[in-house]
Amino acid sequence: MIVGLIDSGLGMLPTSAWLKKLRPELDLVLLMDPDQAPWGPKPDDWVVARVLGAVDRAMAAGAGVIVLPCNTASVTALSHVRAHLGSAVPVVGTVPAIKPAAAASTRIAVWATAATTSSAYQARLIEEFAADRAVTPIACHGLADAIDRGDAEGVSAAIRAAAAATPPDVESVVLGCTHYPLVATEIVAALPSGVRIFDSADAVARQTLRRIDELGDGDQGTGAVTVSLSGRDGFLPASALAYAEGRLLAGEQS
Ligand code: DGN
Repeated sequence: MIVGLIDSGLGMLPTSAWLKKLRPELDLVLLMDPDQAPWGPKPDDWVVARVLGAVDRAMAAGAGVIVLPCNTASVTALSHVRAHLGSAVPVVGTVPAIKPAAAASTRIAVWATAATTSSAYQARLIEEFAADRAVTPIACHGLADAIDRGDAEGVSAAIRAAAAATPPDVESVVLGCTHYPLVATEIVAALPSGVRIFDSADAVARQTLRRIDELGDGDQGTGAVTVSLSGRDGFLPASALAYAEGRLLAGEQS
């Protein structure tokens, strides 16, 4: 079974790491878009068209399941991808882990891109799962882009700004952008001690495996990981393949 993962950049890696850790024989095609990243500030219809283009490339590469390990793409384009592919191809999206955070805490901050924090999708999640909780959305300007660029100073500055905007009494922070678990250590260090961190990577991986098992096509796969990049040579940092192949999980050091 070939699984196609689509994100603007490195944010897909925590999810691919969980997929490979849980089922090493899966074949993954990773479609990253460094040429046009970040997607967060782009208009919705642009993101939809860009994601559908990547879906077509994943299908041409033989994907039987599509995963959007990207909150921005999911809140904007998930329904379009499902309509584009029809019901024969499972499509798994990512949404901020507000439900588990609300089950565990009452004062919550959601760190995400501006596109996700301002989305109707996130507002509905809060209404459905956390209506009686104090939820503060924080748009982390520039953080996903700084992670993609390997810009350590940009990462620190964006994290400092987000931490300063976060109410000091929060019990948990939801990482509502798939890039952010890659800098979880720095995020934890910037927050008051004891704040719990929630992200969606393992839940998305487990949901993907459930959908693959429902297909029951018996194709075990060979375990290959293929990366397909738009532009920007030298984009992938050394640790990227370790994540992609499940040898490293977000928060661990290479
Ligand atoms: N990883 C994406 C997300 O989860 O929203 C961020 C994409 C971007 O380009 N900003």
